[in-house]
Amino acid sequence: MSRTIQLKIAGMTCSSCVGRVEKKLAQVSGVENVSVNLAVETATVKGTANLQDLVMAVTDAGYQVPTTN
Ligand code: 9UX
Repeated sequence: MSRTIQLKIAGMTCSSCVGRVEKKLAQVSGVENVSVNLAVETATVKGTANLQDLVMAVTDAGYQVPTTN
């Protein structure tokens, strides 16, 4: 089912980082909408994508997911 996942993301320091993470997450299968907030270091992802794939996308882009929630 489609649901909203919040991911904590570490390693983003500028607004271009936000764009990179959003682009990468948007490419994950099942993702319908992505919004990354730099100030609170959080990605909000809506869709049916599985958590593993989302975490992998973030780490592939060069950032970290400190906790999987
Ligand atoms: Mo900004 Mo982020 O110059 O990887 S794009 S620090």
